[in-house]
Amino acid sequence: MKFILIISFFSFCCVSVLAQQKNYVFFDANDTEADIIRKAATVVPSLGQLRWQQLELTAFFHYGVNTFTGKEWGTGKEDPKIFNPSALNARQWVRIAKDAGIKQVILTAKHHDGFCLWPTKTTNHSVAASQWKNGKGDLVKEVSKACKEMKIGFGIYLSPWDMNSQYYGDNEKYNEFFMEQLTELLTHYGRIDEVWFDGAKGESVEQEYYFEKWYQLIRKLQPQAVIAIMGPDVRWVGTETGYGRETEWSVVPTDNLSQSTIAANSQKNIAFTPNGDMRGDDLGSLEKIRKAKGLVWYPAEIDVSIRPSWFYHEAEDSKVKSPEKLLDIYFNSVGRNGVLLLNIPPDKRGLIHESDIAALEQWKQLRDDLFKTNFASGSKIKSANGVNTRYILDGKNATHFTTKGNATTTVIELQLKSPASFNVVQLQENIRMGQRVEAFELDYWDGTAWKITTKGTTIGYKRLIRFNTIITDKVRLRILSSRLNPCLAEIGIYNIQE
Ligand code: FUL
Repeated sequence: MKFILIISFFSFCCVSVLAQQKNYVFFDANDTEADIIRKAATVVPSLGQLRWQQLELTAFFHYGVNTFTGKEWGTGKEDPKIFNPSALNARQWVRIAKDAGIKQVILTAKHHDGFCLWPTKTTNHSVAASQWKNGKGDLVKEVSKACKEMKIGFGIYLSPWDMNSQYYGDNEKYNEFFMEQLTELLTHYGRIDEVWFDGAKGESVEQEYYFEKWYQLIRKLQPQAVIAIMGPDVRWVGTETGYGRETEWSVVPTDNLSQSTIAANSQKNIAFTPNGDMRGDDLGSLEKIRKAKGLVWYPAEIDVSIRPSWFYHEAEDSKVKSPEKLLDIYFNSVGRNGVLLLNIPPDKRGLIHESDIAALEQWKQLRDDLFKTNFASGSKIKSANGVNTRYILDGKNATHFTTKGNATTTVIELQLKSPASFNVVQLQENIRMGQRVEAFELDYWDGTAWKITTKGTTIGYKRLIRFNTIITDKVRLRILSSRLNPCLAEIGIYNIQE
C-alpha cells in the first residue's frame, strides 16, 4: 500500500508535570557534545504520550464501504446503500480486542473514499444514507459506547484525503468541511484518546491541509488525545509490517525549525510543523542528534493488519496471521520501544471473524504463559554503584534503579532463587526520566565463568529479546553506555516453551 509521508510533525507544547521537564529541547550554538547528550537524556514524554506508551497494545477497526466492495481503497463514488452489515455488534469487536489484552481501539470513521460511519451533517455520503438500521445507525457511537462500557480507550481515524467530498481541491472550503467533521467527532462521543491522520494522499487533486488549525481544534476540544502519524505526538515507525527498529529512540531531532515560532507556539499550547522524514534506520543516535537544532519526544507506533489487507476480504479468512507470528510481532514492536496498532477488520456481517478470534485468543494465551513466571523475582541483587536496586524487581515501571554520582555504566548481578531455564529477557527504563541507555549486555554464569547471553542497544519503555535457552542461577546486566545515569525500571527473565 502506498503510504506517502510528506512531512513529520512535532509538538512543543506539553510539559511533564512529573519531571518538570519538557518533551522538547533546543540546542545553543555553543553547546558542547556533552551538553547535547545531557539535554537529549532529559527530554521526557508529555502526560498524553506517557499514557499512550503504557497501553502497549492498541487496535484498528478498518470498516466501511470497502468491506462490501472487496476493495482496499474505494473511489468515493460508492452507493451508500451497499453499506449493509447484517448482524453488526460493536460490543463484540471491543470485547474481542479487550480479551486479547488490547487497551485502546481506533475506528476508521472516514477512509479515503469519504464514506462517514456517523450521521454527519457535513455530507450525505454516510451511514444515514445506507440501509443499515434504516439509516438510523451511528457506528462511531456504538464503538465509542462499547469502549466506555468496557473501559478501554477510543480513538478515531479521519482520512484527510477524501475522494468523495465536493470541496476536495478547494483549500479553504475543504479545510472548513474537515474541521466540521472533526468537531462533530470530538464533541458528540465523549472522550477521544487518539486522533489518527493518515499520510496517504492522492496525487490527482491538489489540496493543502491546515494541520496547525486541526491540531489547535483537537487540543481545545480533547486536550488529552494524542495526535498520531500526521500529527505531533506519535510517529509512524515507517513500515506496515509490525516490525520496528532494533535501535529505537523516542527522542529524535527537530529539523529546519524557526526558534521564534517554537517559542511563540509552545506558550500557546499548540503544535506546529517542522520538516523531516522519519523513515531512516537511525533516527536518534548521537550521530543524528549532534547535527540537530533541537530534539523532541516523538515515539513510534507500529501498525500492521492481522490479515494481508486492511479491510476484510473473505478470501483472506485463511490468511490470518498465526498466534506465533503475532507473538513475533509483539516482540518486535512492543519489545522494541513501540506501541503496536494491530488492525482487526470486522466482516460483512459486522462481526470479527472466527479465524481472527481464534488467532487473537491463542496469541493472548501465548503471552500469558510466557510472562507468568519472572525467574528473576526474589533474586538477590548486587550492584557496586547502584542506588535503589530493589526497584528493579518491584513490578512497577514508575520506580527505578539508578547509579551513584555521574556513573553512566553499571553492572547489576542477580542471584536467582534457584537455577532456571529461560530464553527471554525484558528490560524497561523509567521513561519519566527520559530515554538514556545506548548499549547493554546480559551475561549468565555457566558455573565457572560469565558468558554473554545477548546484547542490545536502546531499551526505552520496553525491550524484549529472545535467545537460545540457557540454564543458570546467576545473570548480570551490564549497562555499557547511557546518556546520563541509567534509570532502569524493571528486569524480567522468562521462558517460551519451544
Ligand atoms: C494507509 C492507508 O492507505 C490504508 O488503507 C490503511 O488505512 C493504513 C492504515 O494506512 O496509509
